[in-house]
Amino acid sequence: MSHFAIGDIQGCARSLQALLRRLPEDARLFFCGDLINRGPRSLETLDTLMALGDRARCLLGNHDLHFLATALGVRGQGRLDTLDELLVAGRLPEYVDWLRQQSMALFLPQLPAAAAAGAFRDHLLVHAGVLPQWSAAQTLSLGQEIESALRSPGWRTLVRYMYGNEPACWSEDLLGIERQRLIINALTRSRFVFADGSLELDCALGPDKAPPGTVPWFDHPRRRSRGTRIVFGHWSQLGLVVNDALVSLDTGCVWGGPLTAVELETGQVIQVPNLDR
Ligand SMILES: [Mn+2]
Repeated sequence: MSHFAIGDIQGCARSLQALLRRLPEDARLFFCGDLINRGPRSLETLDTLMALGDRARCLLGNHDLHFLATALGVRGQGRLDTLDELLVAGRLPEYVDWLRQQSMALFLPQLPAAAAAGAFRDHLLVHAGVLPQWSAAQTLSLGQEIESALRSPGWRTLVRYMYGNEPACWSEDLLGIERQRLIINALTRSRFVFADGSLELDCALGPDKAPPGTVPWFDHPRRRSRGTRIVFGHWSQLGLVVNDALVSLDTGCVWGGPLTAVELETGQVIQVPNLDR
């Protein structure tokens, strides 16, 4: 049984359905977040993902969290948002509750590795990235802190206060909403980090346009998760990367690019063109 990771769908349901037809029926599917918003068919996208049941696991991206905040009424829609159809749906509470059950980080231990016959690799899946100070195991545990909070009766408080760019630097001593906000920002918004490991959250350009003093999060020289292959989306300006250390999956489907799946065992890339424009 093979494992496929799939990049940012952002409401491109027809592209998603075409991609699903290209994947083996018994494959396990891992969606790397930003399932909805900006594209034209967010409701149909969630219906399609929910119908996959146990075949699929989904990560939450910044757009999925933004939808939760918008559904709660603590955030308004931005100019480019396309959440109306979901927000007026009779099943809105069902969509909200389903998203609250999805993941912030996933760990797949000991998959067969393509690079060396007979070798195995651990995989960590996140929407955007990890902080240099975090090991893979710690990232998983911090993700679970957020998952527990999202599933708890206090989830509205988390969603209400999760916005903001501070604190930018990790400390084991962080507590409460400041700790949660930094974990959420790192997992769902990372692109560049400073030498001290703090997050730069303003620049959405490509990795060759790093703001002064920063590097892409995966290039930080003391990144503690280096022994684990990291699978992520979010960074369409980075685009498709498949190597032994990284799998970058956001190929900008919502902007007219392809939707991408990568088989983690082999590195095989399966793409469909955008069918939602
Ligand atoms: Mn994103």
